[in-house]
Amino acid sequence: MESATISDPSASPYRVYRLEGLPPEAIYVPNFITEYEEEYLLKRVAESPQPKWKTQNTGRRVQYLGGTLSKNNVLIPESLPEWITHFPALIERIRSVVAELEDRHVPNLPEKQDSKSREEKLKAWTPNHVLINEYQAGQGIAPHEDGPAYLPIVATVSLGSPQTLEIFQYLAESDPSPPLTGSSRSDVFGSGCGRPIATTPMGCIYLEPRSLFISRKAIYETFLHGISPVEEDVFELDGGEIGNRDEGETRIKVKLAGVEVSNSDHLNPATKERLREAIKAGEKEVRIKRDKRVSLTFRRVEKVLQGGLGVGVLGRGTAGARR
Ligand SMILES: O=C(O)CCC(=O)C(=O)O
Repeated sequence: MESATISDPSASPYRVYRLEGLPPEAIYVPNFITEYEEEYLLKRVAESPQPKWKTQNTGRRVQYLGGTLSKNNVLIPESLPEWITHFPALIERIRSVVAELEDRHVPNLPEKQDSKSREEKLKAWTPNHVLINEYQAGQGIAPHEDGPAYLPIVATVSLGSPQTLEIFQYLAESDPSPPLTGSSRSDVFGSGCGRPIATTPMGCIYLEPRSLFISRKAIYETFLHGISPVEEDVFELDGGEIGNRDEGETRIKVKLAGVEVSNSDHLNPATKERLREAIKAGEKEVRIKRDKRVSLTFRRVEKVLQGGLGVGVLGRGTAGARR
């Protein structure tokens, strides 16, 4: 599929793009927030009280805003902090991008809401839960699905260092055995746990700081996503192309770990320039070291606990720390 601009610059301050080689439900918005906002958000995350963080066994730290999930996927709600709801107005901005996708008939809001007006649908999707992931260089997250607790639309704002998100496919029972297509990975979790997945991602997105990545329906339900725990991203320039100018931007095609970068045309100008210069100089690769990255993942938990704690509803213990 063509990587295409789907935003109308006169209607929206953002450039909203579909991603090359991925289903249309994968959307990338570079520079969704400003550098000032990024710095502010990183500061607010860094100031969070220590007990709020949970450390996963890979060392990655996570924090849940908006409440924790019970074992039965019911949200025990807490209010979201004002730096999520008010400044920058992240939720409102994400809703405006989602509304724009809806206007442009990009498969988007949950289907079961289809009989309602756009405003009602948007309201029904308004995020009520934010997951903060903090990755040090060399940390990642194994391929997974996000699970049944959430409506199938997810919006992630990236802060700090870039990282590559990889999209994986499950293998069908009838697929040929490895090495033709792949083998099961022992580090897969989520609802498809135990099903074999392809070892080579079907696509990858170089998530740059200040970007927004939206995944919906097919991307969310049929595929898995993960981040390799590596210290650097190695852009492979062999066969890399610098194409024609497209809407004033230089088109560029490069690979990461053998996989076409789905958002290579929409990288930040400095990254594109670095790649372009390296291609022009006949270099084979460009290595970009990773540093600390913080991601804010906005989702909507469908079932929210109203009123007092009901043991029958919640089951025993909270399952907020799913991964
Ligand atoms: O950090 C990211 O961009 C992805 C996070 C993620 O996949 C998750 O927490 O489920």
